[in-house]
Amino acid sequence: MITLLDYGAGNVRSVVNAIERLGETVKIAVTPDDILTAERLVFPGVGAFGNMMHHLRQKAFIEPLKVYLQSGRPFLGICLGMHALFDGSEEAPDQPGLGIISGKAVRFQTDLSVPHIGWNGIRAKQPSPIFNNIDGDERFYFVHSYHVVCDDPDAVLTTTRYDGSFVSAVQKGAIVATQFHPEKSGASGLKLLESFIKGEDVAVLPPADATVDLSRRIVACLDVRTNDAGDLVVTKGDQYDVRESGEVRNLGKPVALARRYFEEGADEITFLNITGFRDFPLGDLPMLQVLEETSRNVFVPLTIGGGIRDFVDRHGNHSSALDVATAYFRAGADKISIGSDAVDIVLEYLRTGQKTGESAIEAISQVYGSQAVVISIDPWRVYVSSTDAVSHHVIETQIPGPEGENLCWYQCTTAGGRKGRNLDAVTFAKACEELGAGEILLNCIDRDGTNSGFDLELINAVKSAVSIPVIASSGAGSADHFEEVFTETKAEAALAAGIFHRREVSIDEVRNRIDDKSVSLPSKIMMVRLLIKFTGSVGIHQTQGKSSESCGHPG
Ligand code: 1PR
Repeated sequence: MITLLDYGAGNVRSVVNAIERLGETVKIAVTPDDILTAERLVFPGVGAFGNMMHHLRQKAFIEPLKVYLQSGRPFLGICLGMHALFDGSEEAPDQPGLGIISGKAVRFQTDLSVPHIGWNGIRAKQPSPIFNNIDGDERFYFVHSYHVVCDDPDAVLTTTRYDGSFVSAVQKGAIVATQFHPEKSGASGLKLLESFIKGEDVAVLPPADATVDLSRRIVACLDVRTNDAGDLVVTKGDQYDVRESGEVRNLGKPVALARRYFEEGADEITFLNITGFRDFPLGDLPMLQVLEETSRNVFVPLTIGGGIRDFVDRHGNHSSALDVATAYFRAGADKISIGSDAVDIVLEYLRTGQKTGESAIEAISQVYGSQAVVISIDPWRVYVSSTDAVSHHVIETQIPGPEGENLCWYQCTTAGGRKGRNLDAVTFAKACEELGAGEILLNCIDRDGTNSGFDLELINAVKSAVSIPVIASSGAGSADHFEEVFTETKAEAALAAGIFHRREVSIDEVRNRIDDKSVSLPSKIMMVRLLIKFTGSVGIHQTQGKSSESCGHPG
């Protein structure tokens, strides 16, 4: 029996699912006594450090935890569950940690993107029972903005490279804690978790010398909606138009398809509830069920988007965006993605110049951490003849417009590409970062479903404006396009839908093509350069600085 400490924030369901998958039962600690009497305790800290310590204090868990940790019984901390062991964190300097290991968590100081998100290697510094069946050259899933600085060198179990080396796991007696998420690290993570659960007592050093660094992520995306027959299906648009001969395209069932992508090796899976802007997700229970069922069998990160906003139902009941996000996290999501509501939030933020602390972006990132908040941008290209024509971020383009223009900007849209808004993608992304978002999912309506390759100019424009990770999306037609986007831009991840759904390109094929493309760490500069190829036609929506709000794109 594993006792799991759930202080009420974030996705503990994944950890429960992973443990149950390994044949063990889980008891959730709800009282201090549950901690004191535990035989084997797992603490999957999720969210923000201050919020976590506040909840632990409120539930009177601090003292029992200290007693447990000093008792010599097995303990596994994950992510914030590792930070909690230290004296404190820069993330919330007024909230002391448990003080079991000397040191504290500090924010990454780097030119690389923060949060550090993705699959990275570990370098073992000492033997451990959790390394049974681990080769040493596996990658594990990380998602964090803070890392621990450990003052006790004997407690360092592994280090990981990201602009220098940081401590990615610690061990002190029977206490083990990892910065990475074993429950989200596929087969390798499950092996590690299994060693802890089984109580392996032989400490081993992994045989291989790890040389792997952070890899570029391959994300499979499932656009989900109810079709006209009332079935929840995975669909796929051409420039966001998901209907063919009047019918919503049906490319499969969400849970089954997500499982297929996990088994085929996707690094991450994203569900977008594409009609969420008009439905209320908490009324749309199928999406919660999809997450619950998926997270039972899929052990890589899950993102869910669509309809995350404040909502008042027809009886006058109010649900906040935070309530919606909470329901998704508890159903098994690791990250939520906000689209339309984020545009409204940013337009208001730019108008007033004030952060309210209450917008969905701020509220969710304060509770769950910025790494849990993705912003989905749905822009299309607008050509202009001069930079003065609009007050937006204009770029030079190698793809001339219909009148031969070599300047354009990227207009944000809402409601599934139905409504053009008076906001450009670069300004939008920057403002979202300021408000606390942790990642950008950068779609491109012109390229969506065209198989013509990612819009590299858009990706470069946004990527160079923000310091949070960017997932390039829309237009992937081949493994070459993944290689191209990882060579020609600094996007940390690339997403595809159509080619994976239709089995035109496999995840394996993409992986083999990009295998040597770890994210450029300081000592690892990529030498490969490819010619930019612009194939296929690019949809053109508007020209000449039509910068006001506009309607009319098919969705
Ligand atoms: O606005 O917060 O309710 O969120 C709605 C979400 O649904 C947004 O993230 C928005 O991007 C998405 N969405 C809305 N309508 C559509 C549509 O297609 N009609 N899909 C839609 C977005 C874009 C990508 C797609 C890639 C890759 N789909 O996610 O999967 O373009 O496709 P490809 O590889 O086939 O080219 P809110």
